[in-house]
Amino acid sequence: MKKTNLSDYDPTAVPDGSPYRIGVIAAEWNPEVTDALLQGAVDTLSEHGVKAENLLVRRVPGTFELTSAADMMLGTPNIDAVICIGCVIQGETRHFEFICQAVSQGITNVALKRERPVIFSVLTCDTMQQALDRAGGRHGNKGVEGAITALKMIAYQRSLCE
Ligand code: DLZ
Repeated sequence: MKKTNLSDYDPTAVPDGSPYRIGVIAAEWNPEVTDALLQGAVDTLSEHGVKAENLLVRRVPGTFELTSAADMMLGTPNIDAVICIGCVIQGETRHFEFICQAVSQGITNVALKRERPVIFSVLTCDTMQQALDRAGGRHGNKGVEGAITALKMIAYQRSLCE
């Protein structure tokens, strides 16, 4: 199967982020992965014009908490989108399944309820190596991709109001 590194994006096709206010929430579990994803997202937003004062970065204990944290953040005024960053590694119990199911469905529900983009930058991997490969390794950085997706989705939403 061909593996595409989606972090190799065309920067000229990305909307200017200077008018946008964006939240980034990262889970504390697996910090060697989530720190790299967070850095990738923040650097990319900054490169595309998002001002430091318009970037709201917060940490939560685990990936499971991302849903409620995104909902709370979007309950405050003037947030255009939230990027949720987490990393769940398959273990010996069924915790993995419950967390992945809850956060993917939860984030979808928050986006629909709040009518704003909520981006799923959550790695769900069998091994730590697979996660590291996607957090700045050979398969790119999914935090970078989350940032690009947020900028494109905000521009999409604004285009509907023009
Ligand atoms: C409990 C748990 C486990 C087993 N594994 C992970 C994980 O791989 N990644 C992650 O982000 N969080 C994990 N957690 C913690 C849950 O996300 C959550 O913080 C707790 O269940 C408390 O609600």
